[in-house]
Amino acid sequence: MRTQVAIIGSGPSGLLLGQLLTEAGIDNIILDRVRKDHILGRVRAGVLEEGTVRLLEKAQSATRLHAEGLPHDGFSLAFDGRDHRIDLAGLTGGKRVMVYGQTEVTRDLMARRESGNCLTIYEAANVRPRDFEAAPYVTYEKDGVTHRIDCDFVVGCDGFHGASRKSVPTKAIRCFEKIYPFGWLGLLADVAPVHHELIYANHRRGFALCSMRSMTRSRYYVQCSLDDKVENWSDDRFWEELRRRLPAHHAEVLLTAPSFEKSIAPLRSFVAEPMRFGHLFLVGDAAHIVPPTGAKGLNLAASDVHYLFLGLAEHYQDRSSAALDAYSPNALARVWKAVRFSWWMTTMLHRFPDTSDFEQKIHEAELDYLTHSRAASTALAENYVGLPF
Ligand code: FAS
Ligand code: PHB
Repeated sequence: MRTQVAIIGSGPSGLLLGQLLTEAGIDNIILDRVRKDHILGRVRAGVLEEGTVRLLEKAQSATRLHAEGLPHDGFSLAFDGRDHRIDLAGLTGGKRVMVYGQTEVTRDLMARRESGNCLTIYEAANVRPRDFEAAPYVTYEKDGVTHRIDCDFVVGCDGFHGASRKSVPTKAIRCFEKIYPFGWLGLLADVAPVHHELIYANHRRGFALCSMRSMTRSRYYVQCSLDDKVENWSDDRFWEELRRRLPAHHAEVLLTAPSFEKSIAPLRSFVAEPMRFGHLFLVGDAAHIVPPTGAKGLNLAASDVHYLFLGLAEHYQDRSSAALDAYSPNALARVWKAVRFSWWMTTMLHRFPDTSDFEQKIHEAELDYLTHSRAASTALAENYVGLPF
């Protein structure tokens, strides 16, 4: 088999890149190690930046997003029993975010890809990028047979635990990492959200986040310890803990319903440099991870795709390599700013096990300054809606 671009991973990165390439007439094949329904069973991000929405429009995959997504002009920070609205639109000249689940983004991209009869190979085992410094190809196993796909480029969209980054010689890559001493316990329930906008709560018992997937489906998170287990959390215990971390006027009106998804996600910051190795490119979680506090993970994957698509389109259409050569530095410049923002939001809003009294007072002063200074809240807002590509 031969293709122009072999994409490893059928998550949002791989699917979005595959769709943009297809729309530009550039042949591509996507390989994933699991089944399609496994990918659609994952519950992940919920907030899209405008840049991500524009890319989904360019990929002809935004019809349902505009019909069902919820445009949000602001969110609230809750602490000391009160909440403070961050007016995203007012502080950024009208920019907003779109609340629309990553699962639905993935579903829309898959549907678009299937309507164009583009090849996605699911349940491809032991996928490996090969000879990517010279004459790239990918091998994989399926139904007991080893297959080979020759290509011009390999794109690793296979997430943090994928094979692409691990196929790079250790001397050629530098990784930066910070592990946070807590996780997020997330819950999905078919019940109206407690508020029409998101609430990020800082409480001495820990962080909580009130989000949603629609006005009839809520997505909630509470900070939990790293050794906590989902089986330790009945729905009743979760709802009680969430109420305790919210200001009373929200806790009193919180509606509950049986959860149909509950999971714990660890939090880390991670960046691999560079993001290009000859004919191999790393995109999205394969190259970087951020704590979900700033709602950046999925959106960073989208901006990587933006930069890489520009490079691949220029290579095939204009026979120029300038934008491909600029991919890694351009993507990393935006990645590191989002990594900083996500670290800052996480540090400000969570309770760390070893927080000293002094550090706690600093966090409280930061929240007080943030909610009383237009300059400080503008800086928060412009990062939250997404810095320009
Ligand atoms: P993905 O991990 O989504 O996709 C990678 C794909 O590659 C998968 O389909 C996998 O099956 C496949 N793959 C892996 N190894 C392979 C191999 N060896 N061979 C072939 N295929 C392979 N972001 C937010 O913005 N907000 C959130 O609230 C949020 N919550 C999250 C919760 C969890 C539990 C996790 C893990 C992430 C969360 N994220 C969140 C971040 C998440 O949304 C990612 O940023 C997003 O999925 C990135 O998309 P991809 O880069 O496509 O990687
Ligand atoms: C979500 O809805 O899952 C979500 C929203 C905002 C975040 C993180 C997660 O910062």
